[in-house]
Amino acid sequence: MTHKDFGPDVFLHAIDSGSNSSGAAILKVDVLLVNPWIYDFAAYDLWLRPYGLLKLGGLLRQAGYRVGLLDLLDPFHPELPRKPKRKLYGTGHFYRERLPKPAILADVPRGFARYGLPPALAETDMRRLSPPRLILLTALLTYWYPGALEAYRLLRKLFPQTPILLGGVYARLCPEHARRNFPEAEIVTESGEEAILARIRTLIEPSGEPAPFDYPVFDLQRKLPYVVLLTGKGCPFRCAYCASGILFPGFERRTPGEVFREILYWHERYGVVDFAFYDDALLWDFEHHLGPLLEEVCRRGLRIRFHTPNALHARFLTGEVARWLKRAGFVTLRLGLETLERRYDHKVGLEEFEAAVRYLQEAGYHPREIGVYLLCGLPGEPLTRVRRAAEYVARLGARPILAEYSPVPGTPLFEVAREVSRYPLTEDPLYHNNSVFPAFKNPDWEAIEELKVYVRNLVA
Ligand code: B12
Ligand code: SF4
Repeated sequence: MTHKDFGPDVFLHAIDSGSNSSGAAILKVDVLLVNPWIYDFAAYDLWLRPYGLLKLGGLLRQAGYRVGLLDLLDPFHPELPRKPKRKLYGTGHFYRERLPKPAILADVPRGFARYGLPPALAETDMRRLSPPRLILLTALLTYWYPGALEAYRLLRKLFPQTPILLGGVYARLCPEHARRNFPEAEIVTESGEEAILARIRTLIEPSGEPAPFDYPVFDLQRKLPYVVLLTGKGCPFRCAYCASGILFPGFERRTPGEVFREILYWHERYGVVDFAFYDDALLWDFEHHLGPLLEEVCRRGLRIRFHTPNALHARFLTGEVARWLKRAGFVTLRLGLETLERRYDHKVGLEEFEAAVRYLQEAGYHPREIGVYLLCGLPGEPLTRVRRAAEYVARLGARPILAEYSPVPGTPLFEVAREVSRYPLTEDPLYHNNSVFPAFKNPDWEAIEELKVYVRNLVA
């Protein structure tokens, strides 16, 4: 695995630095991007990056803004009390400290933690910065707002004059909650990058030189173990449990050539070999989209690996597609089956699904490499049904992976979950946490644990 180590000051890239009285660097930026802590029962770096925030950073840099990144999740910070274990293909653990559970989730028999830098270390890092002119803070999931809130309080204390914009999935799906809890921040619910940039331009003018590329600012990270790619936004399907259509109502795609040039940029300049796609509909129109991209990757003989942590549509997985995936270096594959009875979506039929698994096997994939997401914890869905679905997947020669259901505001299934939940789901986004099985009235925690172990061991 190639890891590019940029040394300790990488996040100061493209920023002027001077010296303060203690000799530490003073960093001057127009815009400081902040990736906040995560407070949760579990969090793992499964190619988990704040893509939207980093992409805005790239666009701002191209417009001449001087951009800095404060990554409070940084697993490579040299002053962490313990080094988090890193795993294959750039994935791995974050540093974490155990914390008491939020009182409203006291019934959940699982440990709770803050993931990311110890607060004192974060504060020391922030004190090394000279006040930025603007702060962009993100919150990736609705129930991750507490990490953003802690970051916001610290930023407010240290940089009381700097305007803060808050964006991301939480701000977009729970704007009223965000306005109440981040009273001095501007809550950005926009998904269009042009509109966001236009708003920023009304706040501050750029003070640097335009950068030649608009790629997400992964190069501001301390290390670059992988890069995330987004070849298009939106999804042509509308599944009842998913917010994709609310977040990005249209379906826009970049050209294969553009995406290829970005891959080449990261690979040649920074030695990146692992690339994870965040697309909701990567295989849609394979012939004109992913196909030409993979053809070019193979023609140029790039020795890189691809991962699809966000599921692929099995419906579009033909024999030819499977062979291209194998040839081009896809090593982590996830398909979305969700439920065996398929009551909540129409994105794949069972025959199509079975054919997809067969094509992948014929292309040379081992059952362990063909991960299949099954939703667990859906309203009214007994665990026995999930167990049967997992057995079905394993029998076909693929690996079932349980994805715990998170009710997402604005989706049709959220309303169903509200009816049956033991929690008042609309009162606090903390209740959307998938680990708490929010759509179960009386979760049988022992049965849930037993099912998880059973499913994990189904495929050797
Ligand atoms: C890729 C992805 C993942 C990846 C990585 C996670 C990540 N980095 O977010 C993986 C596969 C690991 C993942 C996992 C999960 N995910 Co997910 N994921 C996504 C997905 C498909 C894309 C996110 C993304 O990067 N979008 C692209 C960027 C460009 O969008 P963006 O971040 O929103 O940024 C835009 C704006 O918000 C804005 N913006 C962002 N930050 C800021 C900041 C400022 C200041 C401003 C001004 C603007 C701004 O800029 C961008 C402009 O376009 C979304 C669905 C979707 N289509 O968005 C679901 C989604 C976020 N995930 C979801 C869920 C449910 C999950 C899981 C719980 C699934 C499961 N059951 O296991 C897990 C939980 C993760 C965990 N505990 O670790 C839900 C949200 C749930 C919630 N309650 O919030 C979503 C919405 C999908 C759905 N089901 O509806 N996920
Ligand atoms: S196919 Fe996937 S991304 Fe598209 S709406 Fe359904 S769950 Fe969401």
